[in-house]
Amino acid sequence: MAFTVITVLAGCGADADKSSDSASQAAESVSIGFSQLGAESDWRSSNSMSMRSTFTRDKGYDLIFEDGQQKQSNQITAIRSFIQQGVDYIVLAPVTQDGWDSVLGEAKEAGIPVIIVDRMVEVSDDSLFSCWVGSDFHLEGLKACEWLRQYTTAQGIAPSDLHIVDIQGTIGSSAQIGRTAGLEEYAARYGWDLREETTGDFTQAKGREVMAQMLVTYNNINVVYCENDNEALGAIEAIEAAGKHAGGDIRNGDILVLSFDGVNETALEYCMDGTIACIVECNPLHGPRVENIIKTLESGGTPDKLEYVNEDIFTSHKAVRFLDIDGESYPVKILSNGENSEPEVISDNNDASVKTAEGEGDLVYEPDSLGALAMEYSIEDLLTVYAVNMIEDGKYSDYQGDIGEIIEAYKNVDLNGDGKSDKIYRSGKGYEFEFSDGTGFKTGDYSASPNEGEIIEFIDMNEDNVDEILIAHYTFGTGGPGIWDTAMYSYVDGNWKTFPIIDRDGKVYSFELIEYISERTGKPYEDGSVRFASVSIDEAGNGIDLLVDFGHKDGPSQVYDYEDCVLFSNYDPDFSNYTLLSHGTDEIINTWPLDISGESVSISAQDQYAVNLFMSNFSEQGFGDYCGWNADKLAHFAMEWMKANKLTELDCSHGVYAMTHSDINRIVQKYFNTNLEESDFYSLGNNNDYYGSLDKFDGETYYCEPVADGEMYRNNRFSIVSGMQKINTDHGDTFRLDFSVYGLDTDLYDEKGIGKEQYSLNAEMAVSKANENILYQAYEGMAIVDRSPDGSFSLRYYRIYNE
Ligand code: GYE
Repeated sequence: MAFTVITVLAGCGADADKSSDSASQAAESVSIGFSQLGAESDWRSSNSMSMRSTFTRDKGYDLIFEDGQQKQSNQITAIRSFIQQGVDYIVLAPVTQDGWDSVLGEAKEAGIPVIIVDRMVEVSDDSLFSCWVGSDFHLEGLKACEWLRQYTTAQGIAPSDLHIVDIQGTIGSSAQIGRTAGLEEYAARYGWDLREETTGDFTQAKGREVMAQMLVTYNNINVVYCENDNEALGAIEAIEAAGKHAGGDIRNGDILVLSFDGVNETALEYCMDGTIACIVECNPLHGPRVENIIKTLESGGTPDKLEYVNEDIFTSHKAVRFLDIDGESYPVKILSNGENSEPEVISDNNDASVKTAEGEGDLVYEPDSLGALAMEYSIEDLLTVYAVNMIEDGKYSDYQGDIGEIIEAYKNVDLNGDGKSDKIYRSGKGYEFEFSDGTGFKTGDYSASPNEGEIIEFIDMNEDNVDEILIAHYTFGTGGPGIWDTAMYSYVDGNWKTFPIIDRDGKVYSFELIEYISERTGKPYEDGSVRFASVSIDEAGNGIDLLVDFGHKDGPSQVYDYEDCVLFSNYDPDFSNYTLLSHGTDEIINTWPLDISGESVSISAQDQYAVNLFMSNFSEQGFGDYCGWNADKLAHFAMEWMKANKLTELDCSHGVYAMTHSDINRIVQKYFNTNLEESDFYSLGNNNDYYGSLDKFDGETYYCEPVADGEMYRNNRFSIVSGMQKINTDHGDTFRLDFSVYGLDTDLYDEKGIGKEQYSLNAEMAVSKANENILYQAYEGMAIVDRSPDGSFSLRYYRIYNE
């Protein structure tokens, strides 16, 4: 009732000018009646928080928030009171699907648009509501079940051996209907033993209660399908109270827990350590989405009738990487807390220090940073650093012996997962792998291939604790380095088996890839007709990333046209051919940013100013590299940006610099085309690298940083873009920018600082000013940016050379 009270207060006798203020404010403000269905779960609290933090008074909204306490009758009453109050918009999160026709009819009668959020309503005439935004609950159910199917198949568990109970959500709610339907479909299709479906009302207490009951009733439950995090937490309590173990090892008696939401922190931790096997995300942050709808309606526009939110799948298990559902492929996000046996996913640090576990001999180098290194090195540099036997008179051209002795990355490798180090020998023109358990294998010999150079990568892709080993064979040809004679080696049924990817004649072992290449080139595939510029095991071990260059090569005219093609196999015995999982250009920015190039475009004076200014936002703050930052860094960037550009608007009324979640997201969205999720924002207070903390003022949570006394974060640095290339990507305008970072002569800087004059310079002008010692070049770099239709830029990748 909080909001209602405030409104009333304004009504009864505040002093004259204050009332005239609030009256004019009320006149201007947009009044919204929000009927929230209850407060049953963490998801719901986040959803309410998102609505409250979006529709604030200072943004011109008057939000009337009514909690329906899980009762439809309460929500109907609330809607009727909104109609009486003559609100501008009604937002409804319906507890269940049916029974809304008459009250929505009344709202329509009153001419008040109704926006449905989260769960869906089932009405006879859908003009009774303007539009809906929320999740595809049926798809969520299918995702959880497809994950279960693939995971248990990889574990060799027969479908009929899955004994499943379903702790359903609020019966009749579209979230429950969709998720339950997904399970029932899979159980029917694959013959799973669905023992019981019973509601837990989306609460922890009820989840615990019904799980405890079912553990008594059934003695062979090995999967529990919880329709939200809170039920899962309750179910896990009951499982542990019954002396059982929640986990992924069904064959050894675990009860596998599936869940939905991915909002509750404990549930996410359980997902990281494997107690919850998989969580299908259900995103609660509908505030900004509803605001966009209202803005569209306010401006006379028509929002989409249905707006579905894209959502992720979280797990710590690596066996399942993609879910193919109805022709769509959904990548699975692998979480790790560094404790579970699988290697941690390394994002932008490539610290390769050896990890040692007491008394178990050398635990070793985690391989996947090799993949991440492509973020740091161009392919050519990578070859220089990591390739054995490079070019005829290359560093190691005739090296024989343990390659760990010459290249650190191959030292003390543990390929068979026993914590002991294994050896990779260069012997003759091939390799010999010698494992600590006395087993081993020899590769073919590479002598047939000219100019050889190999890079070896290893990662456990099919989760049997023995690494898959990729040996990529590089050579130099038209257009640059290229791979062939490349294969994956996997330990299958007690033997090391070779899975060729590309043979020495350029033959590709993937019909689907061949098909795609001929479709893309418009002619039948011929070995060697396209350049495979590089290959790597993608960071999360999802598949094999091939960088394919479809560009036309004719003597001097070298056109580059890159695509990232992901091949997938789970290396089971009867594997014959790689599936083409995805192809596209988006990923190349994340895998080989330094190698991709495109068609040069001329830079107009207007564009020159725009790109210089945009890039200077990063050089100004002394940016090093950016390839996917954590929440702390993004929030700190936003804070520094405000300090440098809008200090007067930065709240420091509580003795600290304070920004709300949405303030931060506005800047992060603008410069990085991403945003801080709820869980990111609320993690900002945990050992923040920038002394950042979270504080609550007037019921609102703020991210705060100490007020640095008088120090303004503005560096004598600005960027001049010297080259711009258009990169073909799937989603519109992406550019590679090569730039130099300059500093102004200090006296000049102190006198007038950096401004339009500097940001309007082109590369030529900058060089001549540097020759006159007006400027000095600090360093060079490259970046990949997207340009949106409104002309604004956002950063995808940023790299400084020789800082
Ligand atoms: O999954 C659950 C909440 O309607 C999507 O309701 C929402 C569901 C969510 O209680 O946690």
